[in-house]
Amino acid sequence: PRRELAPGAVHVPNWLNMEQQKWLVARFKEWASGPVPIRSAKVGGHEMSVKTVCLGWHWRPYQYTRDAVDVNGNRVLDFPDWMVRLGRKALVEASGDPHAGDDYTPDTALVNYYDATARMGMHQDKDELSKAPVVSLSIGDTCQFRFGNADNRSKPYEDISLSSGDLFVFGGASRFAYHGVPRIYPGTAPDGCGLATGRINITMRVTGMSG
Ligand code: MD5
Ligand code: FE
Repeated sequence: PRRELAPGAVHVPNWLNMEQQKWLVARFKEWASGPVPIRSAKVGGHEMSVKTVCLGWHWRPYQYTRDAVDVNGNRVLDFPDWMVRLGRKALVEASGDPHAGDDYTPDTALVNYYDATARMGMHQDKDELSKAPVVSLSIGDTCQFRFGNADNRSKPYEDISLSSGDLFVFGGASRFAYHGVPRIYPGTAPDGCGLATGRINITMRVTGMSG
């Protein structure tokens, strides 16, 4: 069952089964301790409460690079082919159109980790040069997700819960909507998802970068 909150913004609860969630958590643990360890990015001198590890391209506020110059200078891990296929499947699922994923080739994933107190303020995702959809997968604790409008960070917005296994696709007019994560609900992760505490969010994107 999918729900379109606004044109292009589609929520598919419980899309990933428990086995997939557990497998992705195991991959997350490898990425987090890989060549570029997971870290809090700095925005205007302040560390974000969310920690991020990247695949394909390294993100820091306002910029994508191959090398993590703000961490340790190492090159980020490649974007895996299986994740391209998963991203395509996600677009098919969210739209109901079996061809919706045909031209979609995400080249970066920002993998965010939220502990019980982490938050993400209202913002737009504008560091990508492409307006291709963002595919978001949630695992672990449920969060309050705030989906806003494209004009400003305040009302109108809608608050929804994103739980372990949920898929959200942000495309079309919703691609540049303001959004944030006001809170995490600690201790709400299902037994068996493989994450003892906190929330993981995998977001696939098309950077529009070359090289
Ligand atoms: C998260 N991450 O739950 C979210 C999932 C980020 C971020 O916001 O920037 O890392 S991605 C949510 C998103 C992406 C693009 C558009 C919209 C939401 N939207 O229009 O609401 O950690
Ligand atoms: Fe965002």
